[in-house]
Amino acid sequence: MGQPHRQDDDADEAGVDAGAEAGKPPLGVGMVGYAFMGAAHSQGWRTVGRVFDLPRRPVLAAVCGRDAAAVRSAADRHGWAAAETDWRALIERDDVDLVDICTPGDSHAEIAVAALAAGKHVLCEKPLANTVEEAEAMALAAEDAYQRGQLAMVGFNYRRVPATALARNMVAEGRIGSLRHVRVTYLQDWLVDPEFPLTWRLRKELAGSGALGDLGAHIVDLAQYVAGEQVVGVSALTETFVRERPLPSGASSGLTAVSAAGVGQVTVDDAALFTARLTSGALASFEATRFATGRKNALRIELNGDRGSLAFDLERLNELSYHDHTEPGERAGFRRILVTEPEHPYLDAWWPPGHGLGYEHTFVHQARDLVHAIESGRPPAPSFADGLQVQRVLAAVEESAAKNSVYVAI
Ligand code: SOE
Repeated sequence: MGQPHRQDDDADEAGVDAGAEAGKPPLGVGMVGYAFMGAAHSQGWRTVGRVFDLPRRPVLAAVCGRDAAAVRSAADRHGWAAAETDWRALIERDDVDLVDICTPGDSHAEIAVAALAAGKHVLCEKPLANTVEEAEAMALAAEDAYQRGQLAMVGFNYRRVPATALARNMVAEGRIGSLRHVRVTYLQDWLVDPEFPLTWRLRKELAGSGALGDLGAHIVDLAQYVAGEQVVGVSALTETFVRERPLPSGASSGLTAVSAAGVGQVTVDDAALFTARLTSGALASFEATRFATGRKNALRIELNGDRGSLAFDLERLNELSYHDHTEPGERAGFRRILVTEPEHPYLDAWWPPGHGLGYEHTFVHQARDLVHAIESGRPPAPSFADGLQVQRVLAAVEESAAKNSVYVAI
């Protein structure tokens, strides 16, 4: 962990950032893709070496995108030293040790497998892939690369919220006893407007699935991470509420089923609801939707055990609610843990208690954990194998939903 940052240290910490990084061997990062996740990952790579005391100094060596002018502008905006228009060139660069994949899911497997074969470490955005078959190939390539000292991580960043990491530790310590329920929802509303155009996330051939892979992947991984258990079977419903949408301006003719009116078919789910059984026999419920009108990025998880409960709400990211059922009745009830103490995961490198972190800090923590894993040679978590397991859950959800919610074992 980094050195505690205290207000009274400011006087003699001028320039400490440079000092903290100076003399550390570089870790060249090459990123493919520069949209929302590319921006978030860039922030993580720019910041991590200036906050945490790392064994290697991340260097933003090159960013890649197909449009030369746009990727050059992204390089300037996000602090990348160079711009490439072909990912095959990026993964061969001598100044790139780690390839960070921030593209739509249809290219994850091809880029990751090639980058691992080229001797690079890999960080791949979630979900790992668009299909189980692709995820299996990635996990196999990662296993082979690990024998050569190369590491691969998938970017389930919500594991790296201090409050969710604390929740996992508390479950592992037995603070809530034997797990009975996990209840997770991830609610957004950016597709409620039927005039929202048919972007890549709404096309199966590019995104693999809709809310299920985009939001459902997060909550399956987070539930498994916090609970310390795995989903062993699901019963599911999925729905596509708006089945055709206007084509985005300049849409390629590659769209399937385009009508003369300039609309295209939505080929992914808008919402997925599923129940699940976990390893211990605990029961879980999951909801992932882009039609929860008024909810913007509302991820909530609650775990109930026979000795207590834990609850987290991404909209109150610095807090964890805890009910200790062993407390006498007159004192029992959910209490708020403000997760900003230096003893809390990641916090000793940030601000004094009570100052709080945000969504972007999860990408700084993700970068920190990957750099330490690379230095130690120990497999990072979540690994590609973890990503493959999530992919199997997603596939089971789709199979169950296609068979009128029949229970599908994994
Ligand atoms: C979906 O809009 C999305 O951008 C996800 O793809 C991200 O993984 C999530 O962190 C925020 O919402």
